[in-house]
Amino acid sequence: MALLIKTDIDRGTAWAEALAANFPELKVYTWPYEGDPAEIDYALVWQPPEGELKHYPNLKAIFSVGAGIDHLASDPDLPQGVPVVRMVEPGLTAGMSEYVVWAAMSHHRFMLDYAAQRREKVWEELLQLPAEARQVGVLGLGVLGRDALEKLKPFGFRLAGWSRSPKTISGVTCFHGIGGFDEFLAGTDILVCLLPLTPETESILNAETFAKLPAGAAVINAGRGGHLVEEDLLEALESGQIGGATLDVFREEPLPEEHPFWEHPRVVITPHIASMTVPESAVRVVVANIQRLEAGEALQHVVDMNRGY
Ligand code: NDP
Ligand code: OXD
Repeated sequence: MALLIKTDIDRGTAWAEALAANFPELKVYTWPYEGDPAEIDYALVWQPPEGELKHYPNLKAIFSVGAGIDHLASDPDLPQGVPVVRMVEPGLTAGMSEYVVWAAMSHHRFMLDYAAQRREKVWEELLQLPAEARQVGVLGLGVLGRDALEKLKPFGFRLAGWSRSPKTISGVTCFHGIGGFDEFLAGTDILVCLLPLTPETESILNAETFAKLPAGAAVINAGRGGHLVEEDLLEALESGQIGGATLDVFREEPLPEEHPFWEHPRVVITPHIASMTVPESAVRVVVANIQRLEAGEALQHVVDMNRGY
């Protein structure tokens, strides 16, 4: 049984070592692979070149190194009929929740304003609202959205979430579908995007959406760059409709040097690091899934490619 890994070089080595430690019977090759393509049973990949995966005729499953599978869905030559498995692993989930708590808290505690005051050497107290005066609203109530909301609970924020299908989550006001979108937005002071990028969610963070939030709301985008209409955010920041943004993902990554976000005093930028899959914990999940398939059981976390997530 053989698995081909394509991540970046450093992390590829970490993955190969973790796989060897957890599944010695599995032959592990790192990309680029020069051997017989027919030997490869499994691919564990992040952003493979378009058309690459069609060269392996015996693939039983394609594992995404990340939670998002848009890097695979965009390949017009992705082999049909081979299950695509998204990454669900505790390290990735925990990292995202840390990011969301940090970013929500920094908007709640006026960190952009204090950063501006610091640049001007201004010592001025701003009237702090209690957490229960603000609603944090999370777009996407999947693995990451739900965990982030759970981790926000102890702080006392009002919590809301929005998903495609109805949900019941204790302590979270849940909205769903187009019908629930406006009401969800109307109460949300800190908007967090943890959606997958699909044709339905593309550009969801746009002028119309921003206009439905309370004036001065904050936006945190840790989903995908394609969720955000960047010009609309710049205009909403200019008008004050949006008070600040924390952005981890961008239409073009790395963010081009000339991009106005770099210099914007109301925008915090991180380089797509909101969370990262942790090879040591992720390998256990991948190995368990391969063993399940080899034992004739169903794979877990298979993506519905028609739905796009
Ligand atoms: P899941 O598949 O577990 O959850 C997706 C959620 O989005 C579900 O609640 C789903 O609704 C909801 N959703 C999807 N489409 C729609 C729609 N059209 N309208 C309303 N809700 C919708 O994904 P994860 O939580 O694991 O990951 C989410 C995304 O986070 C990834 O796809 C990736 O893009 C991003 N990510 C970013 C990282 C970073 O470092 N910046 C790291 C990891 C992930 P329902 O529950 O009804 O199906
Ligand atoms: C992911 C990511 O999807 O890191 O896991 O963006």
